[in-house]
Amino acid sequence: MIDKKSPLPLYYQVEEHIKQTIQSEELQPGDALPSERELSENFQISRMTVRQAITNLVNQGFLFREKGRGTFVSNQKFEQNLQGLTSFTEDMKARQLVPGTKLLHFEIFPVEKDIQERLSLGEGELIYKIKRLRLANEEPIALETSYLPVKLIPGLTPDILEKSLYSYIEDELQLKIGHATQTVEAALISDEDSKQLQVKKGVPVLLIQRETFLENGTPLELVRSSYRADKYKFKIDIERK
Ligand code: 16G
Repeated sequence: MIDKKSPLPLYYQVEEHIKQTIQSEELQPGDALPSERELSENFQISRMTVRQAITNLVNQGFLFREKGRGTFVSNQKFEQNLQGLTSFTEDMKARQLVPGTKLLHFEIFPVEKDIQERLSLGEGELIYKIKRLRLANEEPIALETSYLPVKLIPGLTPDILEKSLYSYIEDELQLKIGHATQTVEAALISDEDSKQLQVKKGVPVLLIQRETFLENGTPLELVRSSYRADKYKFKIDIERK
């Protein structure tokens, strides 16, 4: 557990130990952490070292303090790095979570004016409208509404959409997804979406809009997703130029 002979600093070992108990769900969101005194006795280390480890975990968002009450485990959020153009399935697998999808709506219809321009389509060309509930370890995480040109992605079926759209596009159709532009903003969930995402009416969500293009520049998809703000956070690595 804590190895005093290890070159790793003691506060760091305590931090890692507490993180592990959170990740293994031994300690759950909302649970109180044992007191500094108990931890220092258990680990046979000074209270100052314990305090340093706890402060670091508070700063990293794993724990939060409440005046006069103690230290508690925060609601853990899924973290998505904003640097790569990844699919939901890839994101979940990278975190050792089991991706899941429930198809809520699947329709083919002639494109309307506003979407026609953004997908560079001719008048009346056919598009798919797809609405999917995305899950991680069976827990609803996001609602996703996508529009894609039928002529680019022939043969799309509900079966494929319950798995991975991107792997169908790349592995089956051998198309190369190139780049996307994406915006993230705060929003309140609509009443209909709150039922599907299984959250209370009007809770905050992260609204993400993505326009994805093939490598040759052809518009591939328009996607509007609502991610649960209590479960998801986006990470971006930034460099000072
Ligand atoms: C992600 C993408 C979405 C894409 C989907 C494909 C965001 C905001 N959106 O959810 O644009 O259609 O992945 O996922 O990241 P799939 O291959 O698992 O079906």
